[in-house]
Amino acid sequence: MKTNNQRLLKWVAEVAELCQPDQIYWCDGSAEENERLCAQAEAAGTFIRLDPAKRPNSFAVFSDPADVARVEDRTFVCTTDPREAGPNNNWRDPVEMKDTLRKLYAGCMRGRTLYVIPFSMGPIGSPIAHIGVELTDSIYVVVNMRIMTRIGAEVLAALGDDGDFVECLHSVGAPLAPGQKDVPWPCNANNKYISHFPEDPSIWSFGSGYGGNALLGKKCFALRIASTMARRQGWMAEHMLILGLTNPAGKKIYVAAAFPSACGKTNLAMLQPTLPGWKAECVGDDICWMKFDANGQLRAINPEAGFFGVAPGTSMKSNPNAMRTLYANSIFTNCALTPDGDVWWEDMTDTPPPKLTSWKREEWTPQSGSKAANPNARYTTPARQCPVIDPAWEDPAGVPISAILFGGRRPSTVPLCFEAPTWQYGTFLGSIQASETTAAQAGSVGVLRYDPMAMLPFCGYNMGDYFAHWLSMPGRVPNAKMPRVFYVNWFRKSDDGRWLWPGFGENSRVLKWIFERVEGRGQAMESPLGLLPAPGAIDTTGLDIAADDMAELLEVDVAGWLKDIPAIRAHYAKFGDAIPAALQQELNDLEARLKAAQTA
Ligand code: GTP
Ligand code: SPV
Ligand code: MN
Repeated sequence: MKTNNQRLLKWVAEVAELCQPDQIYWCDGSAEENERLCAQAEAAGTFIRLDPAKRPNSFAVFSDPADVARVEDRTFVCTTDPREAGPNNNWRDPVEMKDTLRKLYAGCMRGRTLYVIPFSMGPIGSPIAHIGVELTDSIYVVVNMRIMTRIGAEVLAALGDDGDFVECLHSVGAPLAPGQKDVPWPCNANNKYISHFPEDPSIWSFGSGYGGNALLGKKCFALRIASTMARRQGWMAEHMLILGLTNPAGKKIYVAAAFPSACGKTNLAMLQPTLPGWKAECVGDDICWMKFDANGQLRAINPEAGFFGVAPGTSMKSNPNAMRTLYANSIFTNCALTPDGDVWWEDMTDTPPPKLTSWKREEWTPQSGSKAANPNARYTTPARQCPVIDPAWEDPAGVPISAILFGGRRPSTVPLCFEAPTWQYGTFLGSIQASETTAAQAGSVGVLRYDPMAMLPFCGYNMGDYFAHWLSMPGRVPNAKMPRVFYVNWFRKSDDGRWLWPGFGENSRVLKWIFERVEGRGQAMESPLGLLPAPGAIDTTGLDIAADDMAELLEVDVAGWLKDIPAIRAHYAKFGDAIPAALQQELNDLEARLKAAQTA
């Protein structure tokens, strides 16, 4: 591989010296290379080739059951001053952490190949894009990075002799003794470290081969490290989908939405509107980088090139565009395997196949009483295969953002949707965003936690400072055009536990109202929470929904919100004086409005 980038060459040599791989391989990103690596992983028993007649060029992979999701308790932000990392991160001293890690990395690639993956987050050459280089001993990582980012020779060319890049070091932490047979999913389950050094900036990941722990362009770079760069440089790195919305008259806007992990970003990003004449197109499903252009317009790119989507629940009914995207050239991790060489997961079809191989490589039948696919099973698939990919999805200039949505899983209290009258109140709403936990992170599922801007596990610095950064955005350029801010909740439940709102394609009805608000037409009414859709303003034509359910979805639960206020105060208190005074004031004002509504 041809590069004269001295910093890169020196770093690769240092890592090789430390990790002692058998060989070093520079990835060029070609199709031929990909085929070769996939065949090698197949021979090693890591990849299982799916029937090419059903899903060409696609593979199933089963991870070690001890390595199935992001590990937030093993994720660290290492800064000289602990205050920088904030209470939202596990802090470690950078010198001590590097010391600990160097001991673990010593000789950790013995018997393996060190792959060098130059990658671009964002269209190569875009002013919003950034370059990283991942060094890894996992073929799985190489093949997934090739789908999720732009990798190889073109990136090295863009990097040039003295271009800047983020160092991303990864090892599964499982060296092989001479002659030792490898396992299908090597990892070091008891020694996982997902470490970030924003001051370098660099990422040192050890022990896990799964998702955001190992595909370092994603959460580690594009969110944790990028958020610290964005703060310094005056832009935004967010856990948001980006979608284009065209009304029946042909007018188009773009919206971004921050929902926590496994709370509906991919589904909304690829939504198939049920409202006649409306069109939705996908720019990205997970990460959004936004910068002001010369006219004060916030423009967004999707730094990724693929989707690492939650498989269970994905079906022709819930997300037909995702199903059509992964028809080929895809990796399926921890999905179940059908006897005829395809994949299956819970709710892909109404009735499960009679016989499967589960993600634990065990025989499975519908009577087994366990899940065939892991709840955090994922597909990795190229964005360009998405039938509703937006024509501008690779525009280096990005797309203009007119609205930002916050949301999460809230079975009670939070209405279907409402709008913040100001950017400051919108920032406040993001700062008190809460959602039930999901299988996307190791730990318990269904626990309500505050997850501001869906960034709790991904903000690489003190979240109080992150809120201040949000508040500072309108003042950063003359004539800043800030997006409108909305809060949505697809996950309201009735007292008897059913979904009050049908969700998925029907969410287009809420998007229509948001579109109309952006245009200055949609009808809203003031409430203690902000601007609620006026009665009838959400188009329910053709939707079979009880009037009572609709009323419940759009009512302000004053008592419920008042009950939450002490919890919100406790959430803020964790950040101490890092919480901007303007947000404390918004909280006091909200409480006062709720109390007034209660006595009215
Ligand atoms: P990450 O990739 O982890 O960041 O997740 P995500 O935010 O992209 O979530 P995704 O769209 O994959 O949705 C996760 C789960 O939420 C799936 O099981 C979906 O079926 C479910 N879901 C998504 N949208 C809706 C909705 O509108 N209503 C309901 N009830 N469930 C939904
Ligand atoms: C998430 O957990 O938000 C994901 C999956 O998008 S992972 O890449 O593993 O972080
Ligand atoms: Mn995500």
